[in-house]
Amino acid sequence: MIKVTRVEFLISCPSLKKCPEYNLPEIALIGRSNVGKSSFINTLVNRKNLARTSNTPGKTRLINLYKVQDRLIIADLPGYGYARVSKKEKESWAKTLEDYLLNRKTLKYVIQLIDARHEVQKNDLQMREWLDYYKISAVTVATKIDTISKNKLPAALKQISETLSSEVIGFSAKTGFGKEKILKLLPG
Ligand SMILES: Nc1nc2c(ncn2[C@@H]2O[C@H](COP(=O)(O)OP(=O)(O)O)[C@@H](O)[C@H]2O)c(=O)[nH]1
Ligand SMILES: [Mg+2]
Repeated sequence: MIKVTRVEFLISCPSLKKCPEYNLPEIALIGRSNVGKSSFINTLVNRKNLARTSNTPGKTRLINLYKVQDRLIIADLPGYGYARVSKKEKESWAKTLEDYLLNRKTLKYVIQLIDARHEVQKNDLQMREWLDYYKISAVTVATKIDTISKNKLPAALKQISETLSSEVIGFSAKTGFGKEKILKLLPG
């Protein structure tokens, strides 16, 4: 298991073309805007504000790359599912996302984050079907499980697992629950 003591922000790129190649294994985070991608990174690497978090959906419009221990790159991808942006903008983000996912040579797998407070959304499922179609492996992480009562959590996780036909790892950026399990899955 990777022991995280060194981590650095590398670059924000508007498209794959602008992403440097690092020759290191890379994993990518995808999920709806506000699902907790930036918080996930911060908790995983024990840093409070390495990745910028916010209450305003739609802020992460770039591919943000982080390096862990000179062994692994984590890519924070633009979130999908914004309500308040134009169709044209949505299409342009979708293209950026697809281009990265299909053509990033060092990409090992994707971690799809799902908000445990809600049922799996249509665009979450569409994204998963798209990944499956292109044979891009994906791990499912249910975020914000600290907000769900203990007796309701199993059903919430089961719903996510069944809808996406995938195992689910419960995670909380607030308590750190699930962190060890995810660190064990990281390549490098
Ligand atoms: N209670 C709780 N809130 C969280 C958790 N993860 C993220 N949040 C909150 O959800 C909001 C969006 O998080 P952020 O990491 O910026 O999401 P992103 O848009 O996917 O990068 C912020 O207000 C976070 O504080 C979590 O595990 N538990
Ligand atoms: Mg973010």
